[in-house]
Amino acid sequence: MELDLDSQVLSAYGYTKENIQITQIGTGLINRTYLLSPLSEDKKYILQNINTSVFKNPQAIANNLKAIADYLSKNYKDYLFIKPISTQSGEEMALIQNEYWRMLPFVSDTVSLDVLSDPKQAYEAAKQFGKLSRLLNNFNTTSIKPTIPGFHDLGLRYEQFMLALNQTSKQFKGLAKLEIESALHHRYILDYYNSYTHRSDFPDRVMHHDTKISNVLLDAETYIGVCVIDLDTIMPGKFISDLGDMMRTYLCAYSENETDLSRIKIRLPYFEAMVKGYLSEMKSILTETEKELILFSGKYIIYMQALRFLTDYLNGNVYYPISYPTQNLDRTKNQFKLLSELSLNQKDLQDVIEEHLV
Ligand code: GN1
Ligand code: MG
Repeated sequence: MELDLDSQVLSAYGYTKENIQITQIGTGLINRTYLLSPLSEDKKYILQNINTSVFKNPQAIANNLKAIADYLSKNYKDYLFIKPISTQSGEEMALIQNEYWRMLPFVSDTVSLDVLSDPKQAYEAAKQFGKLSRLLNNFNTTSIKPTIPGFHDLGLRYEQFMLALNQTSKQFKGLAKLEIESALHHRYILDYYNSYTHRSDFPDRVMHHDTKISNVLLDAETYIGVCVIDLDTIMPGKFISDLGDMMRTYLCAYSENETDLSRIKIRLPYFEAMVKGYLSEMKSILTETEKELILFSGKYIIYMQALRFLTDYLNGNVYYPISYPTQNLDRTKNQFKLLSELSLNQKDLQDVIEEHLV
């Protein structure tokens, strides 16, 4: 699909509409992404419009990526970290008519999957996300900033849910009655988390914070992990964020948009592969507290995502794009079903974790 992309954006990077082919790609809910193929080069580029209602401080993203890229290139020269390409005037982003754009190199001979069809993919992806955090184990996390303040703060997400509940209409409350009850009932997940936060061996680490499968590039032939992408939410966080979001998105064969809840089931081989891949990188640096919280990470993130979808539904769908009016409510149901499946299987899942921790 050819698109009407402002020519000023292209010219910031030295291109014109005549010498480049533009295609919109990607399935993310937040940023708009384009593939640029300059006619005179072999290389391709990714151009992204940053959603500033979500990322209110795009400069923080640019600063974080620069600090991390500098550290990695100094300490791990061979590691492939996809940092933005500067504009012709040397800026990390192009600011055109109040919109922020950035350009990234396109990594050729790789694939990005939307769904997992083999546990090996879970292993490779988890290994890539684990590797990023491991390489940054000694990086000073206070030198980077949250790009979305409180992004994975379950306490804040719970407060936002309560606020939405108090402000929403009677009608929405009625339609979401069961999901609201579930949200209130599962508050113990937040209390449990809070009982851990004072521990000294529960450090902030550099987390990717969006570990879905499409954010890992795999070698197009071997399907071996190459690198991680979509780096806007790289910021300090707890290790549960990345592993938890992998559980949320890798374990079920169907996505958060699936409405047939009988399909929402946990795939044990994917869980095992994911744990194995993550621990192959992280086992040596995880603390005792972190090891205790491996399974909990899934509960934490799935519950948080259920709260986020429900909050958005009660607020009138202002955050997540929807294709029909009750989609965020359906997504909430889906996530609560996933949460209950995780709990139902927890003994088996914990056994797998123990096996891979020794
Ligand atoms: C958003 O845009 P995308 O799909 O990469 C969201 C994630 C959610 C996800 C749910 C910045 O990510 O936190 O888990 O939707 N990102 C932001 O599909 O809110
Ligand atoms: Mg994302």
